[in-house]
Amino acid sequence: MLTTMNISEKTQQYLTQEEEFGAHNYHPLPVVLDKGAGVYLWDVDGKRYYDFLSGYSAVNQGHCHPRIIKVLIDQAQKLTLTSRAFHNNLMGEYAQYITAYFGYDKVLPMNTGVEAVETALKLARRWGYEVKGIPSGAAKILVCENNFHGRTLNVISFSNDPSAQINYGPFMPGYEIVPFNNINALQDALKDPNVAGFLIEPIQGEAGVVVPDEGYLNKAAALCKAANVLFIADEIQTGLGRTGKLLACDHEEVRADIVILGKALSGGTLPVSAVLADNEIMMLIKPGQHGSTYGGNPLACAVAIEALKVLKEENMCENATVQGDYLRSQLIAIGSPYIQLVRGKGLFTAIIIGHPSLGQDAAMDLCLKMMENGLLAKPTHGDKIRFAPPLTITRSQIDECITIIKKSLDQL
Ligand code: IF1
Repeated sequence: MLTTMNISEKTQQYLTQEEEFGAHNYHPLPVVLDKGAGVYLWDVDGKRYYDFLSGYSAVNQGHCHPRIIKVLIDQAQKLTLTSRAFHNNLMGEYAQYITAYFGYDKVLPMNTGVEAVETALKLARRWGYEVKGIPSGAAKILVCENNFHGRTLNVISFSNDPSAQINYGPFMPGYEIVPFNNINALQDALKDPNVAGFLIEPIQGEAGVVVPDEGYLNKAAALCKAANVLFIADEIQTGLGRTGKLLACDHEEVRADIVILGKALSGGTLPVSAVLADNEIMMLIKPGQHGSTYGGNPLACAVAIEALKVLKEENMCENATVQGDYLRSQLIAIGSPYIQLVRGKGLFTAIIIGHPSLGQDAAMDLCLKMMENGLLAKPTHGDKIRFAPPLTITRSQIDECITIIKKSLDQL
């Protein structure tokens, strides 16, 4: 049973307009937002919500962070794009800043997350042929079951989610799916001498915040090293403080050969992504062999530096750890028979909703009730709800959100 919504006339006008002229590639909650600040969003009727999705972790620093917005405005009035046909005064400063920040030799700047994933895959294949000596055209890349790395044709080629693939074929060859969080399966797959890389989300986001066993990442990275295979960490959603560390790999002292960043790299202002690697890998791409119109544009460089500065200077990683543990403990303390499971790390949490008395739309129903009660979250894959507020959230704000969640559960 889906909750009947009381939608204001003003909101309905926006929904109708978007329905008429926008592609139907999403089915959003029936809420129309026009203002954001910190952990809050407001809709066109002036109603305030807690944002428990954070733009899929693109708004870790909070909506419209004043320092990031100020840099955005100042830079936008100077220079926004030169293309890489010419140099600009911020690319070098940004490249030095972000490589020192994460401890890698070089950065290749892109825009969307999936563009950075594609870049990492090209680097891995290039390395496979030119350094590992894999026969031309034979390079394989291992990926995890239930992965999500973006929506280009190449990247959905290695998805096992039918809704991501149906009627989009033919697909790109050269990928092999291994079970996530299964060391033996990975060890077997690594016996193939043509494997160039292993692409992994340190915690699987879209799959429902699936946290691997303690030690899995460390063992997987060690197996890849022993097999002369690149360990490629997609930290687009798990990175930048979301799990309580700068990178989710940091929880296990894993230094990936290639790190992929996106989303919160711009604090939710514009698409900024990046690939980090050392010279042995990064220098394999020569001038003219990869690029993008906006990659490394001065506006993105300025904003990304400030977004990274804010992350550190406002201790967002530490806050994500403290508040994430608190949030999970409070979710469990609700003691609702409808919450089957609470899991996550830092402020990357998901709950699984289910009960014999509830229909299969229970997760969406709960999200609609929470929306009515002032908190925005979205179900993923049916029965899971991701709870990922901005990393600036305070304990008292979490208390208020727990009250909203409890009230909504009681209304199910
Ligand atoms: C949608 C969720 C999905 C990502 C990881 C690469 C990308 C993403 C680990 C691509 C993007 C977004 C895409 C958005 C919904 C959201 C998402 F997991 F975050 F919830 F889909 F799985 N690697 N994730 O999470 O980055 O090209 O989008 O900048 O497509 O519906 P992008």
